[in-house]
Amino acid sequence: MTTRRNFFKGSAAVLAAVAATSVSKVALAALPEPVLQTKPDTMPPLIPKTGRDYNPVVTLNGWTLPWRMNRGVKEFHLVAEPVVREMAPGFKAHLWGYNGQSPGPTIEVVEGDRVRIFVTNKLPEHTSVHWHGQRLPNGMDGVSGLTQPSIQPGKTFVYEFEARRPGTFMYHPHADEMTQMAMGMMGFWITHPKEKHPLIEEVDRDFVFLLNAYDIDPGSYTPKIMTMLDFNLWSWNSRIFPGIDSLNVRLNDKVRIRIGNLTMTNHPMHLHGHEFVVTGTDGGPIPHSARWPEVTTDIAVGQMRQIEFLANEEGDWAFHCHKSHHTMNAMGHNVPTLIGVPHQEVAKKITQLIPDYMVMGERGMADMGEMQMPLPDNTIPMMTGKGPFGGVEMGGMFSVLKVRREQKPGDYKNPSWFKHPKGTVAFEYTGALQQPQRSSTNSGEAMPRAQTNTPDVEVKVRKPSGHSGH
Ligand SMILES: [Cu+2]
Repeated sequence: MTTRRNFFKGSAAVLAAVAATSVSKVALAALPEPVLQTKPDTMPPLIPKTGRDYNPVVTLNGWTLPWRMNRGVKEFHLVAEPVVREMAPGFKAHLWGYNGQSPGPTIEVVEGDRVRIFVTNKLPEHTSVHWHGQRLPNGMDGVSGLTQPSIQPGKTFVYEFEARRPGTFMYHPHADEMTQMAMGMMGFWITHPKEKHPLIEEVDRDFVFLLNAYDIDPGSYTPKIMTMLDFNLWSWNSRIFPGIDSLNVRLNDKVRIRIGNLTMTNHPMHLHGHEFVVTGTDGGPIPHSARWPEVTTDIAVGQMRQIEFLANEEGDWAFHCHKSHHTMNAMGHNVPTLIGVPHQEVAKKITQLIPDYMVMGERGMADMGEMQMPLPDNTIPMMTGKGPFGGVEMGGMFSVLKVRREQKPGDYKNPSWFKHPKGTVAFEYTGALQQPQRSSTNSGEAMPRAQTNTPDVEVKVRKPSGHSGH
């Protein structure tokens, strides 16, 4: 079992840093020391050693913030600060986050807990923290200007309230949020039920992650904050496939996944091989009578959803956003579709002028994964995920649910690729192919044609050019 102590020992990158020197000695004594995490790995669950017991969550490519009990109050220390986030191996982004990471650490508490959160601002501008979805005193809601003065750079504010209802929540700034959310300031908040709850099932695995998006030009490090729709990096917890960790579970585990959306568009989340039910929203657990089975659930902007299922099919199951652009990622969107357009001749002429010129997309976009084109420094290579059978051709909001018989309870290690039982993989047909039979009559048409001698018209559609929101 991972104890909290082992969790600290085992992770060398967890650094206990001393609070800002500008804070007075007296104030310092009252502040819990901030705990920082700079590794983008999925950290093991933080088993509670103080306070009420609960079944902890695992944050995909993230971690849970440790706390201090102070006379019955659970105290956390969030530090808003610039961070460097490795979004995928070889690609680093300069973001803003909390305690060394973007997204910030997950905060886990129990229903009825009194919670005190110290928020220190180390950003170059003022901030605030809004506790998205919580019932709390109005003055603790974190809307700068409306419910509190904003937290100026170098200052520390204290938020305190009771975690009144169990569920899945988020936190993010409510001060210059267009900039601060585009820069990656966000995190998860879980309030566990204090006792058995009729609508909250006990589960074996409980995963959380946020959907987020960035616009970072190839070769640069900092997101463009003015972008509203045309993001080029679609990520989970600021990670991009193949940099997103898989969700590793044991066969027949009851699994819960909590997903929050802090992008500016909706994401239809699709799981292969299993049906799930949506068991919770921002508003709390859903009554049993209102649940229905799904394989895709749409998560709108600013929403969170809890999905639950029995992982009773072994294998490596894709789990992804169903907007295909969001799983192919760093594409320019203003590229014309060239599928089926032969351009050998044009290419020949161009290569006389530009020897390295390469024609893209003639056979579809899968060519991109195989291209060995030199990329600018710090650019995410497109669609580089490799599977046991070749390129997965994905590169954004995509991961894999790995269901294994031999996975130990509580073990979140990646069990490598699935070994398919003999005869259970799609295979090539090598027999003779039949000639297709083409229909030559009008019979069987839903509506008889008024005139049968109308000449066939080939439809030529010119799509509007320029970018339209999607
Ligand atoms: Cu999406």
